Amino acid sequence: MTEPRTTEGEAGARGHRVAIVAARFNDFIVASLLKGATAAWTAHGGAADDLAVIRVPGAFELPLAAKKLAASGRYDALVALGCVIRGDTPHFEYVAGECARGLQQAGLDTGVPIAFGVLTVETLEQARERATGAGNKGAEAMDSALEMASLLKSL
Ligand code: INI
Repeated sequence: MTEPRTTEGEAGARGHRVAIVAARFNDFIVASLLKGATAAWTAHGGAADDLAVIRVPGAFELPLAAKKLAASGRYDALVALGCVIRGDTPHFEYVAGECARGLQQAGLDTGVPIAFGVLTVETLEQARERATGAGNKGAEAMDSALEMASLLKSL
């Protein structure tokens, strides 16, 4: 049997405009995610003028800001960054769950890809592992956003 035709996006940043929306809560972790995402943007050939960074108070605020940015028509993709660490109360479930649900909904409603670079972890140690070095989830989120922006243009 002949191979089916496969369509994939690619992660080049040239010609794309992207917004990163990042929570300030747990900024000692989110700052590393932000560094990873901006480094990935530059590594993929993105221009500084085509990348915007928007800060919001916490992960719970990410979906509303992301939806407004996505609906503006100014961006090909968004990257949402945050860090939710489980505490002793059910607060974690509400913040993390609504953040994920709202970001997915914002992407579906607007047709603009929104990468999920929000850590949802049990401990600070788990957050550090995912925000530093080769496994930086901010960089991975930027890669996904660029790939999806490229893919959506070709579908
Ligand atoms: N926001 C986070 O981004 N991470 C958290 O771990 C967190 N905790 O644990 O409470 C958190 N709370 C703030 C929340 O996102 C809102 O900013 C706040 O509830 C005001 O709407």
